[in-house]
Amino acid sequence: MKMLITGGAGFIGGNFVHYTVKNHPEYEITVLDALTYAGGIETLEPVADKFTFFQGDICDHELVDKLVSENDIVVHFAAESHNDNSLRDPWPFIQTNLIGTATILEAVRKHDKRLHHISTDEVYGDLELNDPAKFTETTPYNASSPYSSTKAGSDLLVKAWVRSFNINATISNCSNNYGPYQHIEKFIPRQITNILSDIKPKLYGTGEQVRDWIHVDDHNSAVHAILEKGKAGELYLIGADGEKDNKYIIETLLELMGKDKNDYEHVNDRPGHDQRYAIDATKLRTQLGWTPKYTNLREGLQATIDWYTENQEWWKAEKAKVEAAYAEKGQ
Ligand code: NAD
Ligand code: TDX
Repeated sequence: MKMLITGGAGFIGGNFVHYTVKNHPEYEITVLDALTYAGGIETLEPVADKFTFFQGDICDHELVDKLVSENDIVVHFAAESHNDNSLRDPWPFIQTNLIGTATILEAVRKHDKRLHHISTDEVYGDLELNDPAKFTETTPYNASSPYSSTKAGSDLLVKAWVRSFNINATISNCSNNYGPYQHIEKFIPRQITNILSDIKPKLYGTGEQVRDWIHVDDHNSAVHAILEKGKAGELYLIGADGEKDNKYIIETLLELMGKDKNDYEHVNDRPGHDQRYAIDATKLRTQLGWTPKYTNLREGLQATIDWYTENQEWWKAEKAKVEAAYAEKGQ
């Protein structure tokens, strides 16, 4: 089976390449990635001889058409992925997440290939903090930010191409991922690398907002379960019951790194900040028999701390630039 992976030099796509090389040698892998600020070929260095790489844009019709025609299956991770960036400048989000996904859909339709579209739980908006409700596959779309609205739009494009053109596609909407190779603009690696750089961790607002954390390998094992057993046209929620508020995460990171757990600062809140995300993954668990492996968050965070500590050359050059952009917003 020939598999085209878009966004394979980013955080989740990169871990997906590693995971697939290790656990699914039956796939012959091609990666298409524009290597934006968020992508790095170094992420794929440990598996460098196991795939073919194309540097290019998913909005490039000709390139996408050619690569889709040459493969059996497309796993589509490529996206602009950071909420805070989408508040600074939404245009790259509109371009990549909407136009890019439409470009892939048209190639998939033309060449009659299988597509799996990677999406997020943020398409559902947010939940109340003290509400037992969780997102399910039937929760109405209600996205809040430019990022999440373009992801919601990309999902709707996939759904429309399934219904109108009967393409063979599935969608998954996952909760917040953590693990190695995540860009240091994101919450957990930003705080780990702050502590390693003698900068105080930064908590937005009160820090009471809740995210439903899942290890990136559990996300990727779920994607493989969907590729193997998922039904065409279906959408699956991916989550591992990892709800924690941001304050808990920052305190735990400080504690695991041997610091005073109160040694962080509150900074400006994110405008329109989603309060809580929570996934009910019953469909994935019962219909596809998937279970997560990384159920101990503290152990997963410790392994992630170890990775950033041991791989400082992977992130160090970016640190000052990332912090300067946050500082402009008082964050
Ligand atoms: P990321 O920002 O780390 O990586 C995105 C990758 O896509 C980068 O390698 C980048 O170079 C590439 N890319 C961006 N624009 C491109 C374009 N126009 N053409 C080709 N390549 C392009 O993102 P991530 O966190 O790995 O997220 C991957 C996917 O998973 C996204 O679709 C995101 O919406 C989704 N998702 C992420 C999370 C999370 O917690 N990070 C959770 C659920 C879903
Ligand atoms: O420095 C920070 N301090 C802070 O308190 C940063 C960067 C974030 N936060 C808060 C904001 C959020 O409540 O931490 C939480 C997590 O923030 P992010 O890492 O930016 O993630 P989030 O906005 O929840 O979105 C992530 O999960 C869903 C991914 O970036 C998305 O791509 C994915 O769709």
